[in-house]
Amino acid sequence: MMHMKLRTFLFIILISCTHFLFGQEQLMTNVYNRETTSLNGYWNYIIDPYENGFYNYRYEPFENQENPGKGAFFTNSKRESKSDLVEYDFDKMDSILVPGDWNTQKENLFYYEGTVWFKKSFNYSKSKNTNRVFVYFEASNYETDVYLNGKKLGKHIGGFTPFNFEITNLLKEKDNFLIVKVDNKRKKDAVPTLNTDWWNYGGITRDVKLIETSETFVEDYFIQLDPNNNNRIMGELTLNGESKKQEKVQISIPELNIVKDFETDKNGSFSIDINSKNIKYWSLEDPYLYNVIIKTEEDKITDQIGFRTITTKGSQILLNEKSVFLKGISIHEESPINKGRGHSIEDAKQLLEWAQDLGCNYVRLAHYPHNEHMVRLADKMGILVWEENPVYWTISWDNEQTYLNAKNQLSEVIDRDKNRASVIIWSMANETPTSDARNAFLTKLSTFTRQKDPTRLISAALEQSDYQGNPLVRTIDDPFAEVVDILSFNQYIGWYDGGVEKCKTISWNIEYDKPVMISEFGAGAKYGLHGEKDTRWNEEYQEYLYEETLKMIDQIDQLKGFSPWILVDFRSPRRVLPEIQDGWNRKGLISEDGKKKKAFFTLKNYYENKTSSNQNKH
Ligand code: GCB
Repeated sequence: MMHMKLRTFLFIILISCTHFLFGQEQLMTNVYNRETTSLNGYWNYIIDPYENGFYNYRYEPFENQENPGKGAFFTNSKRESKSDLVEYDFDKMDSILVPGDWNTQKENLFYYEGTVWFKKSFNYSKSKNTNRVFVYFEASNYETDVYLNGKKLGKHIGGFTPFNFEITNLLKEKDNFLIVKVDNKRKKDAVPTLNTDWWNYGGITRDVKLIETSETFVEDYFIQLDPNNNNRIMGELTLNGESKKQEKVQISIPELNIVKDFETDKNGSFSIDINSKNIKYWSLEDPYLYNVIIKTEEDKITDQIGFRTITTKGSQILLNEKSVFLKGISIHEESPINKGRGHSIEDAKQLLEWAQDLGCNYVRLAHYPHNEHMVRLADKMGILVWEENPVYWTISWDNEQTYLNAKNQLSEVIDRDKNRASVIIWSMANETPTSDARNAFLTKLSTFTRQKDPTRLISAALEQSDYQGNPLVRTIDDPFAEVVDILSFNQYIGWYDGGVEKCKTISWNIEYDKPVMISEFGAGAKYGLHGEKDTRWNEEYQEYLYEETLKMIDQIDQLKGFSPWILVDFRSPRRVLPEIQDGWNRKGLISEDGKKKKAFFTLKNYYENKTSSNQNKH
């Protein structure tokens, strides 16, 4: 008996070591361009609020038991004989579309926050026996446990970034079953924390793919223009596989007549150093993307990469050494088509086309990493992008696990998007209250980000405050302002802070020689509601607020752009006012059904009169 207990104990230790907090494997770069097999479509699901399929009646995880038994949902058990007791059956359950949030697909799951299990059965034949196979999730919200054919692949934490697991050794030609447990319960120590102003959509919210690779393949690379030398393309590349050492890799860029051979070191990596005087830079006017082809003996992958520099000098933002003014808008990842979590290329197209129609050359993807279509399209359309980590409001600054979680989510989006020319800013956080613990947390996160990606700028949506106790003069008084490259803040004068008239009384005194951006301003308006401009929720109020805010912020000397809140009305459980909000944050310039409010045209007019190089036309 003792012996048995010890064995179980050791088994539990072993299991929990292999499935520690961030147990997923190294992310594969550029899955977007790999040939993959989609696992999208209908999946069976079980709603499991008590996590009955995960814990036994002593509340011990089945997966830590030597013999989990048929009650463990990941075993996908069936009743095999008359006397067999199995109290679930995936194949007899309802099905749901993946990708997709469960809230807007199933009426009874609209407000649900908890665990849902998903099952997909599939057959798969490799095209070559020695090839390897991975399963890749573009995102699922929030904690995800993945099992294939009854074995745990790993766990992922975070709702907006991709993760993958190798399945080569578990995969069969017929009747594989992939079981995915997704839990979107909000938690105090999570990132984000309990409190946000957006809908906590649950589910497998983005594509799921099988990737077949050669035995040794191109796992990761970072190819960008050297920020200090615009005739040099730099970066690094890493192979994964048995023969990754001292392996030849060829990088070619046909449009530049470049073909260069490299050899990997003992870790399967090498540094990239390519010089060319003929590089055509990616710019707003001409978002030129080169085909970059990477070839090894067994693998070949192509990417479309734009080369540009993004730097700051004093209060200037320089794109390819030329001053740029960021005419932006904030966007949530909600589908203008399905009115749930967005994920498709059609969703991305519609949102970015609206932004372009508004006159934008820049978008803030708030408040978490959006799907990859957004940045791929922005690359093609010549739109600059701010990407944001979901460190929002009051997360647990003192908790080391919270830090590791935030760092991991940021690291994953950098890994996914580090080769995108459109992405110029990594935002660490949104509206976080200053304290020693918070300052240390964000500073550490910035140091990590700069090390991982020295080619982009760092910012965060900070808050403004009174200047030396004078409420009519506003400033930024935040130690983290020292750390950022772009000093950005949200402000709601005229909405949460007085009425619109107040904008006329405010001046600004920002004592930093850095580019300043306003990451948010805005007012709520219900599309179609008209009347006096001093009456909240009227379109005229929102229009007036935009007019007065634009005049007010134009006075800030260092102002180099802004991204008002927000392109489209979005769902938020905080917004309960009947007949006006009904569950929607109404600060959109466009209603959820695609109708433009008056303020849309106010901002469009302003942007049309402002050139991208920060000169007023008039
Ligand atoms: C903010 C937040 C944003 C909210 C917005 C609002 O400051 O950053 O997430 O949705 O205000 O509408 O209150």
